[in-house]
Amino acid sequence: MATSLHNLSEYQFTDIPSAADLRFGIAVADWNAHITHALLQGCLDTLRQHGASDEHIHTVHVPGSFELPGAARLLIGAQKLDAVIALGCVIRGETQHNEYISHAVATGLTQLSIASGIPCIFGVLTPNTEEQALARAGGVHGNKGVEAAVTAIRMATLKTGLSQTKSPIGF
Ligand code: DLZ
Repeated sequence: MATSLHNLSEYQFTDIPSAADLRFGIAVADWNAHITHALLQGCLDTLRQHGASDEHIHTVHVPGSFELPGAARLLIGAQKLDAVIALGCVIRGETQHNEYISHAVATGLTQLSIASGIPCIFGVLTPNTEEQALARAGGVHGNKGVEAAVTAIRMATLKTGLSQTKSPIGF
């Protein structure tokens, strides 16, 4: 696979804009908590390293990944946010539950992002095994929570930049 030899969390620190004035919501699923809480730690560390203040980071926990889009919607309704990050881990099992959950989360976050205008970041692991998940939650393939934070900073910066544009583009 193309990504099998890369630590996916490697990026150029100076290429990422400051997060000092940005507001973030984080929804984290507690199912597979030993993995998702590692994603959360990587996400929080990264937002802070780029200047986000703790009072501008609102974190909520939900039982499982299926609840992530709903929690993201509640966060957007309750707080002034520039981006929301959804963190979860859906591991393949004996049945198709993983496909239903993963598809529902991806679709829900996509729809919420478009409808609300607030970028919603998909930080949900969908591995075949727990080992693959651990490799992406602080292991040999980095930490997907770091990547989600970087994506949130970039999208929040895009949002705030375009919000300040006086002439609407294309409409
Ligand atoms: C029920 C369930 C199962 C079987 N597996 C996972 C999983 O691998 N990852 C995850 O985040 N959540 C799982 N859940 C819980 C669902 O996401 C959800 O919390 C319940 O179906 C209740 O709506």
